[in-house]
Amino acid sequence: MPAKSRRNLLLVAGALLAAAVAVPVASATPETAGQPGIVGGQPAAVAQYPFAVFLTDENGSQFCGAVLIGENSVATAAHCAKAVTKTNLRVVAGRQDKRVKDGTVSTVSDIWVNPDYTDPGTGNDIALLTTSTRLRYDTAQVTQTARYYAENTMATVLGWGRLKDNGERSDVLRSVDVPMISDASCKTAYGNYDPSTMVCAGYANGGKDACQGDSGGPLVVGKVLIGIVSWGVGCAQPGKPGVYTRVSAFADELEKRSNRGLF
Ligand code: 4AZ
Repeated sequence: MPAKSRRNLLLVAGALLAAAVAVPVASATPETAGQPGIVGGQPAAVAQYPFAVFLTDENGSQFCGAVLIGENSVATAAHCAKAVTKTNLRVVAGRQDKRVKDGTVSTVSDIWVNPDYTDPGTGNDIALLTTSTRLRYDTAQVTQTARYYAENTMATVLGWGRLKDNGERSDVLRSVDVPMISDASCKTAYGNYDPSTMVCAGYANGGKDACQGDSGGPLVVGKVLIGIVSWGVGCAQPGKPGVYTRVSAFADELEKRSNRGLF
């Protein structure tokens, strides 16, 4: 397993361990309130991004993002779906601020993990959760075309993750806009980049990115889902863009497995 993938798993494990020993998740303090977050972004409204949801363990501790693509269907990263048991997994929808009880919490009745997945660094990092409760919020639309991956197309990444590499976690949903990066540039950044199931986004000079805890969350153009936060080296570093699961590669599979139109 590549070192960075091991690191991803360790970070998820670390977050869960922190939750287990009841270390409180960072709350908004005068130093963090109003500062740029995801990394380099700003607070976002769930009313604007109703498909942005998060995953918690049985104690309610957020450890990943996810995205609603059908009433009972939630796409996320495979490494997120595998981080806790199905029994302990919860999906939280309609909740902008982790500290309040707004929205809907659902258990998960079924988990499909892409059978080709082994670790984030080799790609295929996608899973689909079926929720026990209907989540009545507007869904994101899974992209059926590759056109959104053109270099410099602007996309928005959403999450409740860290405000900087190894920094504090956000209490509220945040968004940041990042440009799509060509396969050639991403291959230069990462030797293990695989354009068949991954895609990169970010600025050459860094500064804006997803970070730990944002994994599994959406990269969208409007309400079209084009990526799932998967991995990267650090957060927002120059020359180290964020790597996302290339959703178009799994569109047919997601459509087939999501319950849209079945109810
Ligand atoms: C993570 O460990 C992670 N900068 C997510 C996204 C990025 C790096 C790490 C991208 O969940």
